[in-house]
Amino acid sequence: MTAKSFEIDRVPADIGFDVFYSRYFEPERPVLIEGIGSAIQRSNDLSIGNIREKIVETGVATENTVWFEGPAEMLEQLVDTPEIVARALADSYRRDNHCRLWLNGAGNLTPSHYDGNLLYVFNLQLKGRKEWRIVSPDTPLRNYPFSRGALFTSGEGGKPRQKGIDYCDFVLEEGDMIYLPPLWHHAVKATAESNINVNWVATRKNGFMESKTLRRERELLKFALLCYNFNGRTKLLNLILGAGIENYLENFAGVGWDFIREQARGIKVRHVATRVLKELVFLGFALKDLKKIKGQLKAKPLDSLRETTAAV
Ligand SMILES: O=C(O)CCC(=O)C(=O)O
Ligand SMILES: [Fe+2]
Repeated sequence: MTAKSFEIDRVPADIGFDVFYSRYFEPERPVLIEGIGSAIQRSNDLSIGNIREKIVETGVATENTVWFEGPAEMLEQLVDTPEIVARALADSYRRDNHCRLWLNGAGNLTPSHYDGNLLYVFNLQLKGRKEWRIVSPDTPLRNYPFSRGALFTSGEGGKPRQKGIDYCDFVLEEGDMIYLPPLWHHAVKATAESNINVNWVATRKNGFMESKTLRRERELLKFALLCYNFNGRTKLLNLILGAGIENYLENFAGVGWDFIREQARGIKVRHVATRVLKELVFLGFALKDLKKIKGQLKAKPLDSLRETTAAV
């Protein structure tokens, strides 16, 4: 079984919420919404330098590892929230900082990962251009132990090294927005000189589509719950399962342990034991890839921007 690539659906910006909801949101199918940016863009002066001055340096945005995040107000100077986004968010669990801002120079690569907190993602390309590659949670990549990351190719931009995966390559042009359902792997490369993206992210309250990756997440959440019930400590768990994010589990999906309990329902201790063993087997892949991962992570997008802000 070789890897299979598929085409993503493209829909116009005036797709109504009901059609979006029944065709894409509810069944968790990714979709590219073309040209929605021009109708909602508020500022004509979109430069990374300008945004840094108005949003980052005023303290509205908080720096995360490779992006900025903040509450809805963070994006208000830049864009109106599209109606389909606002209506999806209204019915979902949101964390306080559920908006993100990506400011990237040419060539920036975000290595393949899926987002934590079972988040779905709306990503609008406000300026620039990015190449995306996404992988279905039904045919997941082999993640590194307990993590949400895995390399897609064995070399630079090559073919998938794993057999039997369903993946899709597409380009997000300026003004386009992608709806990415929960647990889809994505690797993203910036190809324009100056790239500005905004995200709205949230977690649906229920009705997740069954997939191999959902099963893995639920087993890992049960693992967290068992460890937590056993000794009440979360520091190490947040380090392992939340990539070191403080209070990752306590604030999971903006709800915390109640949500985790709900997701872990039906998962037995023996499933957790098998899961932990499987994760440890993947340690071999992680060690083999260590050099490549280091190479990908070496690029520090925010640092390089600090030096080039004036130009972009
Ligand atoms: O724009 C990027 O480089 C990464 C975007 C991403 O990971 C996301 O929107 O979740
Ligand atoms: Fe992401």
